[in-house]
Amino acid sequence: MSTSTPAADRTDQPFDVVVIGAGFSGLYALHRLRQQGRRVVCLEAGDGVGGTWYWNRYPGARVDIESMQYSYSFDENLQQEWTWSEHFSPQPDLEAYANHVADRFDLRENIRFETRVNELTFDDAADEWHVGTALGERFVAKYVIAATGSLDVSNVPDWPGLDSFHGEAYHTSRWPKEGVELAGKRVGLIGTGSTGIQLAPEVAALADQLTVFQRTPNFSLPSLNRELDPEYVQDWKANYTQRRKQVLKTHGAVLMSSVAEQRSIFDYTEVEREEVMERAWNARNGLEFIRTFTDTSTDLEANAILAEFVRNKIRAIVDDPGTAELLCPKTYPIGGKRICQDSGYYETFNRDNVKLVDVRADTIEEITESGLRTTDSEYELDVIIFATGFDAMTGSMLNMNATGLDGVRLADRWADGPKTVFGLMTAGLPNLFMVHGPGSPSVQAQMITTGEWQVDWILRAIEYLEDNQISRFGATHAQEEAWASELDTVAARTMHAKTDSWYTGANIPGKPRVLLMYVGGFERYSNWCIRATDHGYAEFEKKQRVSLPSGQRSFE
Ligand code: N01
Repeated sequence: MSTSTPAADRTDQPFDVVVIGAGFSGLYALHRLRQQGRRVVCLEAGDGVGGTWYWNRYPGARVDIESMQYSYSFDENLQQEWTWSEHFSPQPDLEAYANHVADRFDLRENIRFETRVNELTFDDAADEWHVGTALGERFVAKYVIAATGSLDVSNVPDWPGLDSFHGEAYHTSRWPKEGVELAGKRVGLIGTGSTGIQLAPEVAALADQLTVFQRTPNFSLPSLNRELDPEYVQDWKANYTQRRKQVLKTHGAVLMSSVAEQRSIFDYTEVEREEVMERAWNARNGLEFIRTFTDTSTDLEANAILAEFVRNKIRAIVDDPGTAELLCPKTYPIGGKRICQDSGYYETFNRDNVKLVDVRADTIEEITESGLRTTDSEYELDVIIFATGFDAMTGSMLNMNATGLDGVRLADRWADGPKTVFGLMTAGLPNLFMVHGPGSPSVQAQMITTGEWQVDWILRAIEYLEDNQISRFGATHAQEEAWASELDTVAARTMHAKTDSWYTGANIPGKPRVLLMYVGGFERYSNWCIRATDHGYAEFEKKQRVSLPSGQRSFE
């Protein structure tokens, strides 16, 4: 196939594909589509590549999957030549890697930066998508690949007085590139999820005072991050081919240096349990910690023992018993929310310049000109940092105002929660594919490798459609129902559905409460996706000029 690439700025002719987002999945999709000789443009809201790792540049931002695995697998030379420096890469390294990939594979010429998509309309007559942008441009394409990320739309609660604050205010996902001067400042940090937990130690070291406003405490493990050992790197590089394949056969698309026991926690004496949990605590693996024993991720009684182990760690680290108790999560099972990994989070509360405020008991009432007011107190602040999370999984898709077949709006179809097939497609929006969409494993699996896998699935589908002159290809309601049932089946075995968090949409007032990602493991997920390609994608609806083979569903 040709490797020549049409310039991205010719909007007068239809594209084969519009890719939305130049994060890791979008970049890979663009690269593969260019290799296939497709006419493609990638529309990116930011002014650089990297997606999540472009936007989330707050101090301390760092991935919690080890660098040797959290990277592209598609190009042997790339994975051999690129060198990571730390076990868990910090944001600047990940952004540099995205930039390197964009340059190495000449991707920039097909990317339109600072171009936010705000309209997606399917033209039933032509079987084409019209993609509108905030700049007023319109792109037309046969296919759309929405690689818009799971955590793109920032959540800032609608507190009264938000605009009245005279100091500086930032959401962590819109942190200024030039950084923020914190020295000598009184800083308020709202939110204690993964982001707040990474940020707090960094801010405490710089600011005059840090007040952390916590509504729900989180379980966090020490990341024990360190420089990468050259021998370890070499071992990975020598074994990449085989390990990348193995990764796809695991639950989280990550190979673990396993500390997981193969038996129930109740098969061990109390002393033995403590030893096992201590090893797991020091294993640099937040994802695996919940599976320390076979039943700690599924059985509430077993889970409670693991949770108490972590609470005892918190009590041992934090000097002030009242603060320690406030930092101990007690209202949900461990692993119900994503377990965080930190670099000195609990220790931060032993500093004289750090204070913890429980805003569950003493609610934030308003942002004032000079800071923030809770029911009982006023806080004078120079800087407010909102580490208040995201309208996750569905926010970025819904923000694009998609209208599909027969003028049906995605917002209406998803009013009671997203309906998808594998998080890859949704009925009524033919020829539109999502990467890491709702109902896919998303953050439950290592997202670069699983993003590559999903893009490959999508590109194989497009190839099939092109080869078979199919102009319209869509998921059906029956497929969505089958997938919803599978989502429920696997969710019931986990702690996630039992916990209020962004996983279930519970963090956004009014959002339907549905577990938004697939938690059955990546291997099981990929088997479903592969089976659906059997017999010429028989379960999907299709439309083509020539008649379809018997037994195939048609839109007409
Ligand atoms: O967001 P969150 P995040 N009043 O939603 C609080 C990934 N990530 O940005 O729990 C007071 O988890 C909210 O309180 P509560 C990772 O997948 C990965 O921290 O709702 N507080 C909570 O404490 C992660 O799970 C990495 O009661 C309010 C916080 O804000 C995901 O991103 C690093 C409030 C939001 O926590 C999201 O993490 C960072 C209100 N009205 C992020 N509204 C790594 O790879 C919200 N909050 C390591």
